Amino acid sequence: MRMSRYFLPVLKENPSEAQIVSHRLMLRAGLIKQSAAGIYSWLPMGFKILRKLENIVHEEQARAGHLAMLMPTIQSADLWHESGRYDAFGDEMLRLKDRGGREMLFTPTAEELITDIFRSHVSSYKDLPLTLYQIQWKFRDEVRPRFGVMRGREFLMKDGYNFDLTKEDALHSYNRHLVTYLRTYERMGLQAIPMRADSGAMGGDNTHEFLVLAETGESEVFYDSAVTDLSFGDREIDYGSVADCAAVMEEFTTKYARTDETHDETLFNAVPEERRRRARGIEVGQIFYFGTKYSEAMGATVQGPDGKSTAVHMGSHGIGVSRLLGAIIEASHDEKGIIWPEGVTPFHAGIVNLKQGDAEADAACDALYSALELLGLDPLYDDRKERAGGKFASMDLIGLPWRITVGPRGLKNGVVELTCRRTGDSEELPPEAAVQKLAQIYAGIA
Ligand code: P5A
Repeated sequence: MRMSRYFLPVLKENPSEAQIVSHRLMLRAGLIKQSAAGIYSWLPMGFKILRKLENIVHEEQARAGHLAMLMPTIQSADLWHESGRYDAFGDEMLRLKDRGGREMLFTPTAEELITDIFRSHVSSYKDLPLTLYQIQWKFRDEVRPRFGVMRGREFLMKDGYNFDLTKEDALHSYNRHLVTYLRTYERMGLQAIPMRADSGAMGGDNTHEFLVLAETGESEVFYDSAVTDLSFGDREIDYGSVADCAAVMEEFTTKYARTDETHDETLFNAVPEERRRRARGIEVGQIFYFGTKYSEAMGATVQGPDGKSTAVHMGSHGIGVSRLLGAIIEASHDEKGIIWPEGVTPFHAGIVNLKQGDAEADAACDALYSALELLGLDPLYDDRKERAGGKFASMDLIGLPWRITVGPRGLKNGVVELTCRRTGDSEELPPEAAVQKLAQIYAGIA
């Protein structure tokens, strides 16, 4: 993409309404634009990153055999009366009436709708286990929408639902989701720590939230610092193996890590004092096992191997996809701007032409651009007639992990400059070598 043809409305000034750094940077870097309280438009670069996050989610769900689908945002209230949540959800639910006066709502989550789909089509244990998921916009009329996409009213959620014959099978599904989530967040460059939490409006007594530690986080958390040493890495997991998934669950959830809702001082005090931490975190996901709460209320039963009708065991699992942009920025920025992890960056590298209009510099930039594209990389070329300082400031603000700087002086010596956004380290090398280096860096990133 050439900057001159892109729509990247970068702001020079700090927007006064933004209280936290991620919100400020998302507005300044031209990723989003507020349309109403807690409701945002996603401008091209913000949308591109959102799509990248969605792709990672889809790939990791596919790896576990979960099936993608799409449910509507507007639902009839009838199903919610059946489950008993129509009233229980309270003012957070946006209620609507259609022209016939029928009660409708904008989906805050989809346990009811998916349970209805299940009961309409599945009647035998032979069709289990089944996990269906979607990535779809949700609406919750939050009392205090704030911090930009962190606590929006409209937000993008990955929501998945598992259907199993027995509690044991459903707990395997729970563990399997924990594994998929650990991998998903790591690919996004995040450390998200599973913490025992409260199940709130979803119900059930088994639930973990995934928290990214950040001072600006809305949740208060307590943990054993040893949990921050854990990393999933690129280990191979057989998602069908009960033992494999249970082992990961045990490894990642045995040490003390809880949100304030479930915090237990006595248990916490058993952690060696030097490892006890009290901090704040951003909730980027949550998994639930709630047994037969919805299946019993809504008659989602299957015929078991013994011929008897039995209510299926269910759980649901959510990732705050739009919130993740904010969480990644909170975790990865400096005073100059965003620093995108390579796995989610909107463009793989920026090309800065120090002397736009100089025939040799222009030709070198065009050649670099084509060479990167030929290797499947996606560069952003700042081809504007602006001074170098301004171009560097924009590149630093939008946070591409690598920058290639091209100028007449370097070209005389046959070199360009390759700069790492995170460390600030630069090296001079021939253009072909810079291209090769970037190809190598990104080859390791799915
Ligand atoms: C699990 C999926 C559920 O709704 N039902 C279907 C379950 N869980 S949840 O924890 O309530 O939400 C899942 C994730 O969505 C994100 N989230 C939000 N993101 C931005 N703004 C909001 N107002 C908001 N509310 C929830 C969180 O990341 C949460 O973990």
